[in-house]
Amino acid sequence: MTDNDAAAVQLSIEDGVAVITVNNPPVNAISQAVRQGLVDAMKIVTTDAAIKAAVIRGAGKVFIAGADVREFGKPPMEPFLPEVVTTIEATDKPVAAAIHGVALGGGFEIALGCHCRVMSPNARVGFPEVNLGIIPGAGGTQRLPRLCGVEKAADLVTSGRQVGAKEAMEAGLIDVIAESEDDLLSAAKRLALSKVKSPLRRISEMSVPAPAAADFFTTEKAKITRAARGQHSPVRALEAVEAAATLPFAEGMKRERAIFQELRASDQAKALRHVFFGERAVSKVPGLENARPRKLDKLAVIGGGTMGAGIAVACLRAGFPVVMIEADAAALDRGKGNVDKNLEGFVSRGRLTADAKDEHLGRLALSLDYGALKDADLVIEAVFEDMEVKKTVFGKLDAAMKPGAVLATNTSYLDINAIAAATTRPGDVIGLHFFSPAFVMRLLEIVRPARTSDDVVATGFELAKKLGKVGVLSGVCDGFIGNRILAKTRKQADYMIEDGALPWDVDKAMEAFGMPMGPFRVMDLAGLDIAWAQRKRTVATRDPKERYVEIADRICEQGWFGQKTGRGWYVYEAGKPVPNPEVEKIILAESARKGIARRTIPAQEIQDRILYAMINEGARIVDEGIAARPLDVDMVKVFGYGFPRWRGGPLCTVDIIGLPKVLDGIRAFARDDPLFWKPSALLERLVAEGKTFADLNT
Ligand code: 3H9
Repeated sequence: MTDNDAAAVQLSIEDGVAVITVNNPPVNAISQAVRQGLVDAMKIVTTDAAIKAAVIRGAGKVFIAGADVREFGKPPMEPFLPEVVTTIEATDKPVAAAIHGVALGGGFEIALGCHCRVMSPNARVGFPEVNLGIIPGAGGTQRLPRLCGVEKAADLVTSGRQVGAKEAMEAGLIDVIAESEDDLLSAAKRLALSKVKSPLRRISEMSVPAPAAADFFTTEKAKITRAARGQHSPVRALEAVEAAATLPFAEGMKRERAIFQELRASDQAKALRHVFFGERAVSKVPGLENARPRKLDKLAVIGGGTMGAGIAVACLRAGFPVVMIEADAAALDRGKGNVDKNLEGFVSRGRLTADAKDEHLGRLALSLDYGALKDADLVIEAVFEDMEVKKTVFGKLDAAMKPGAVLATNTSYLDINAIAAATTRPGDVIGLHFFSPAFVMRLLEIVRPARTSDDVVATGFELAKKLGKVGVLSGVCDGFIGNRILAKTRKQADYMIEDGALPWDVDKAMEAFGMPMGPFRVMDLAGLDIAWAQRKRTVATRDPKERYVEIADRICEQGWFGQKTGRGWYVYEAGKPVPNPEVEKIILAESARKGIARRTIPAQEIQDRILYAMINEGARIVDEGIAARPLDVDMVKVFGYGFPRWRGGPLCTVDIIGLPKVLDGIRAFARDDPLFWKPSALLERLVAEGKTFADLNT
C-alpha cells in the first residue's frame, strides 16, 4: 500500500484521522490489490500513534461496488475478503465508512466491518449477490441480521434490493446521513473521532434478535422458492440468514462461506454472470467503436395506439419532451387518453406523484400536423403494421423532419429496407422495436437496414440508455432476432398440441423450465386475433411443404381471442385462467381429422423441443450475421421474452448442457420432421471444432 495516486488503496492522515481511499476505477471493485491494500492500511492505523481513528471511502462515483466479478471464474487469491473485513472490525481504533454512490455486495460488507457508517443522502446500499447466482460471502448474511433483525435482513439478501439513506437509517444500518455528498468526508471524520473514547461497536459481537413469528423461516422459504422459479441463490441466502439466527457468529460465517463457494462454481452463477456482462456488452458493437450519437433533445411519436402511447410514456418518463401525431382528432384524443391512463397506473402504484404526472403531461404536445415535427431530433413511427401505410408515413416524415433527424419505425417484422427506400434519406432510417408495454419491458431491438449510417445506430443505443433499456442490434430479417425465434417455438408448441400434448401441458412444462408464463398463456395475454390476421395475410405465400396446424384458427373462428374476450386457450372468469374445455375438444377433433395418433409427450420432451428450436434458430441468426454475437441473442430472449436469467439465454444454456447433446437431440427430432429440424450449420461447425458459443462472444 502506498500513497501514490495509482495505488488501489491510498492513505493520508488528516486531523489525526487516517483517510483510506479505495481507488480502483470505474467502480472500486474489490480486486486482490484492493484487499491487500486495505489489510496494509489497517496495519498502519493500528501501529501509527498519530492516528486516532480512520475513515474508509471510495474514489470516483461510488464507495465500492462489490467483489470483482471478473475474478470469479479464476483461482481465488489471498487475502480473502472475509479476513479483510475481520481485520477492519478487529482494529482497536474507530473506523467509519463514508458511503457515497453505492456500497454493494462486498462493498457493503466492508462497511459493516467498520464500527460506524455515514451515508450521503442519495447513496444506496444492498446485497445484489443473488442476482449473480451467489450470496454475500464475507459476513454480509451474518452481520446484517445483527443490525436490523432477521426479517429485514432476509428481505434484503434474498431480493437483492438496494435501499436509500433514509431506509438504511430507519433500519439501523447506518449511523448518520450526511447533509450532502460534499459534507460526507468531514461527517465521517467527526463520527469516527466521536467514538475514540467509547467502546467500539463490533457487529459480530452483537446478538441476533429472534424473528417475531416462530415459523418465519419456514413460511419465508416457501414464498421465496415459489417466486424464484428455479433459481437457487435466493433460497440459499435465506438459509445463511437462518444460520445467523441459530449459530454462533464463527459457525454462521463458515456456513455462509460454504454456501457462497458452492454457488460461485454453479452453472446458475455462470449464467447470471453472462447476463451481467452481456447486458453491458450489447451496446459495444464490434465496428461501431468510433460512432458518436446524434443530438437527442426532443422526440416524436407517430400513432397514439397501445404501442405509440406506450413509447411516448417511456420517453416522458425519461424526461424528454414528446410530440405525438395522429391522423384525426378522435384518434389523437384516444392517444392522449392512453398516455394519461398509463401514467395514472404509475400514480396508483405509488411510483409517480400526481404533480409529477402533470409535469410529464406538460411535456407532451399533440398535433395532427406533421409540421409540429420540425424541431424533433428523432421520431418513432408506431402506426398500423402495413407496408403501404408505413411508406406513406415515411414519405411525410421525410418532408417534415429537419436534416440530420433520425427516422425510426417500430415495425415488428416488415422489411425496413423497403420503408427506408420510401425516403430520400435512407441513411437516417432505423428500426426501434419496442416490446409491449413499452414503458415496462427492458428490451429495445435496434434494427439496422443496409444503408443506415453508424451515428444513427449509435443514436439508437443512446436512446436505449436514456430510456433505461437494453438495446440490442439486429439485422433486417422477418421478425428480427426475437420474433423470428418466437415464430419457431410457437410452431413447435402448435405441433405438440396436435401430436398429443394439451396447451396447459406445454405451459406447465415451460413454466417449470423457468419461463414466467407458458407460450399459450402468453398468446392469450397478447391476443390471438393479431397473429390470426397475420396468418390470413400470408396464406398465399405459405410454403406448401410446411406443416400447418389449424387449431388456433378454429379457436379464433369462435371469437375467442384470449384475455380480452374472456376466453382463448383458457377461460378467464374468476380472474384465474382455467383450461378451456372446448379447446380440448377442438384439438382432439383436429388431430383425428388429420389422422394423427395422439401420444403423451413428457414434460422433458416439451422443454427440449422448445429450447432446441430456440437454440437452432438463434444459431442461424448468429451465422447469418443478423446478431453480431451469441450474447446478443441471449440478451434479446432474457430481456424481451422472459427467458430465465439464471439460464443465461438459449445459447448460454447450450454451452452449459453441451453442444453435442443438443445437436444429437435435433438430429433425433429430424428423423420425424427433417424440414423443421435442419441443424444450423454453425452448431454443426462448433461441435466439429469442439468449441462453444461463448468462444464467439469474445
Ligand atoms: C460480491 O460482492 C460478493 C461478495 O459478497 C463476496 C466476496 C467474497 N466487478 O454498470 P456499469 C464494471 S458480488 C467487476 O456500466 P453504472 C462493469 O462491467 C458483487 N466489474 O456502471 C462496467 O465495465 P465496462 C456484488 C464491475 O454506473 C463498469 O464497471 N456487486 C463490477 O451504470 C461500469 O459499470 C454487484 O453486483 C464488479 N462488481 O453502474 C454490483 N461492477 O465499462 C454490480 C461493475 O467494461 N454493479 N463493473 O462495461 C452495479 O450494480 C453497477 O455496475 C453500479 C454502477 C451500480 C456499481
